[in-house]
Amino acid sequence: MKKAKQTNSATSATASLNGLSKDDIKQAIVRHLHCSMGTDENKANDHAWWKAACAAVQEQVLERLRSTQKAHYMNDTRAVHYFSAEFLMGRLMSNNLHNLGLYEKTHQAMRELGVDLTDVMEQEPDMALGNGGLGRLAACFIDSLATLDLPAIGYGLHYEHGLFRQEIRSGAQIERPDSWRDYGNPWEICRPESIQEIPLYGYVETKYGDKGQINKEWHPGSIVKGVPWDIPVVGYGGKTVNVLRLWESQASDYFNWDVFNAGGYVDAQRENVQAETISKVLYPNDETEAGKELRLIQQYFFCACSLKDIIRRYKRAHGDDWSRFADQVVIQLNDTHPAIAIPELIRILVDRAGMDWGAAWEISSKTFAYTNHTLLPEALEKWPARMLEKILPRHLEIIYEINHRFMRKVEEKWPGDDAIKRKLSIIEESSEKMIRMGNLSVIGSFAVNGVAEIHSRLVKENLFPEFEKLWPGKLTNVTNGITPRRWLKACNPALSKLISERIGDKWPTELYKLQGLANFADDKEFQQQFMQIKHDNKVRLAAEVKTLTGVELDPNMIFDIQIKRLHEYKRQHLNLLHILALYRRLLEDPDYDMHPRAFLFGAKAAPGYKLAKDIIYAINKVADKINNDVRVNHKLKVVFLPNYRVSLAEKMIPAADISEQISTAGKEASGTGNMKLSLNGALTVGTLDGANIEIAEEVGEENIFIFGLTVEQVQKLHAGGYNPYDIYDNSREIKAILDWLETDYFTPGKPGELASVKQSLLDGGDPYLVLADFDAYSEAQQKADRAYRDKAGWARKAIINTARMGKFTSDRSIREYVERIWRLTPCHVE
Ligand code: GP0
Repeated sequence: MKKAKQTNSATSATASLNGLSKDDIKQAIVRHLHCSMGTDENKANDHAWWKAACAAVQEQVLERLRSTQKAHYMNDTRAVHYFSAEFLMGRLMSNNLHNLGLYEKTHQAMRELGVDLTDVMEQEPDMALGNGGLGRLAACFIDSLATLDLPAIGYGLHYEHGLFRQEIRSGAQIERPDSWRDYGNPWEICRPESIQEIPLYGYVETKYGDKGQINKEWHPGSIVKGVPWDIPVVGYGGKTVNVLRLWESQASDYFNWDVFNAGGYVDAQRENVQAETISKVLYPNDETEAGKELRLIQQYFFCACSLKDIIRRYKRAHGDDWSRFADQVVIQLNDTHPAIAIPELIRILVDRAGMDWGAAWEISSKTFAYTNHTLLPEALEKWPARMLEKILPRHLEIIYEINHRFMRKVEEKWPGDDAIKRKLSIIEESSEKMIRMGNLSVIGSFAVNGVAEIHSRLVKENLFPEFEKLWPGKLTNVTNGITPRRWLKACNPALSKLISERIGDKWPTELYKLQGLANFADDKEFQQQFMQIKHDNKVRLAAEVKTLTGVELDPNMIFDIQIKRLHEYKRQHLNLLHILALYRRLLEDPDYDMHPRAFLFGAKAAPGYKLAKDIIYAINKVADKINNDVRVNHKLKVVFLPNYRVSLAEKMIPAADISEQISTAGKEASGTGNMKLSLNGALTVGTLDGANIEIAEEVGEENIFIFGLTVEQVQKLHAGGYNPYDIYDNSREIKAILDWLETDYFTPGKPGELASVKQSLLDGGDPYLVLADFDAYSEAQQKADRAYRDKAGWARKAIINTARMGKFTSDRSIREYVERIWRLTPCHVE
């Protein structure tokens, strides 16, 4: 099928990159300033410089994109298709420059032009098309895929508005729309040649063929257009440039034509509004299923567009021969959000390609693999059967058929056991019939993985135990990882330079090399350099904190950082109670012995999550009081940084001394911020949860502060009937702190404003065992405090943390996916 073509232009492109000089870059930037931006060196502001610089970089990127696509096409490579409703990319400029190896040269080029690259890069809005860990993991994974020269494409939604911008007004979170594309996005390319039409609603017609066979035809009630936007994903070293393809919904001209002609101009416009609503906005709920119709349509829309795109590409090489489809295509489902792709592929194979069910199932069940990211019951997606019937009537039929055949298998294995059937069925027969997307994903995939050892064990033992018996080996683990390019090289340039001076510059792609730093853990000079860099990063962050909040921080304080979405299970309120304990101890005893500490928070709450917003409010009110209380504010400061996002994380993480990873054991699937902080030399105060356990294994127990209940103890405590009042009634300190929250001490004149936090921990039953873990947490914090005062001891621990993070590169995660699930071979690009 392949046409052999020459690839001359690709080779010359590589040559031009490697040979690109500082002056070439300068020229390219100025050229774009003139020709793309229509301005000049004297008039240009930082924004224009940013755009011009992006355009100059993009030129390089696009050449590599072309050679990559050609190489993949010529070699007819098997590729992974990473389906994700979220890609939390952050900014791309610094990352692309680092990965192309052009950062230093561009920095100099800009300096000679009289502009500062760092300021210019601040112009770039974050691409915040995700909520948190799951979306950022997808971004790290596509970085690693490109770096490892693996054929891969990310598929997702081109949200017009990403995660909301958070403002804090009088302590409370306010959500403002995020408009990341208002002034254009220089990285994306629209591909009108690959537009897809997607059907929705309507009804299914049953037709009987002449040989008695039944054929189904879906007559959609509406059609929307999917417009692809491609974001190039530059691998480190700049050879492979893959694509992240994001779909934007538009009204289909085709479908509205009749309405329009019939004089229904206004109605036609209304159709437009509905179609364009689909990719309007990212749902801001992290780890809670919303059950909203539009959300299901979003999921189907991007899956259907992506499958059509994949099939178009496959057919270009293989025509109508489907036999090699599962050899060429593997689709990774990032959680259940894209699970509707399973019945969609079967629909295409059965209804459109005319395959029988067995053949279609054979292909589809070898194509999909599924990653589970949580055990929280409120996050396990279920859709009302009635909603599916309305939006995707044919898919509901197919799901019933999948389930029917699966139930026969269950009956074979456990004859007559209706309880097991009820449990494993895709259909939940509650008062309202529901479709369980987790069950559908497990049944329709050839591999299922959790994201950290303990999480995968719990998936096997608690979430899907019978599935493990039905298909031994199908459930596996791939521990998450992070890209060290963004999360060390780009965000912490001084530390990166120091590391490269000591162990060479191979570590960004061979992170285990960091082990070499352990040799210098006791080296006085190295300790001093390492801690000086930490100090400088703290000075920089303190300046940022001052600008953003007005609060002044002394960089000699311990910078104790908790950054993640706000959730009860992540227990920001445990951190807050401990802060209140310190405050109280300092008030009772002004000589209370503690090293000065600044507690920094960054967190967004889902707009509808009342208690999460109350906790943000409480943190801010407590912060206000403490920061302005001269009795204690030389020893204690509290800062809530507004609008936590990737670009803010990049400034906070290099400045952290302590990393707070304090979820209730069994609740945090993995965590990835824990890895980023430790990589940058912060010490973890954490529970035995998610990847903390593996971090502890790597760094050793003397270099981490582990505390609190284990998963088993948590289970036992719940089983035995946990009563938080037993703790409240018996602890003078806990009682005093919780009662404090009910007074107007932190909210003068308005008692009770913080009472919901107390309420959730007492009458609310304290479902995440905050009170049960409080004393252990407080002790761990005291240990950390004492450890910090031993300067050399702390430096050693911090260095060991960085040195032992090799395991947590997303390159390792991707290699495991490749070996165990995707079976890809690298494709080297000229
Ligand atoms: C899990 F189920 N995660 C979900 C979800 O809807 N959103 C989300 O961000 C997270 C987990 O909570 C995690 O433990 C994990 O590291 C991450 O997915 C990637 O696997 C912390 O963010």
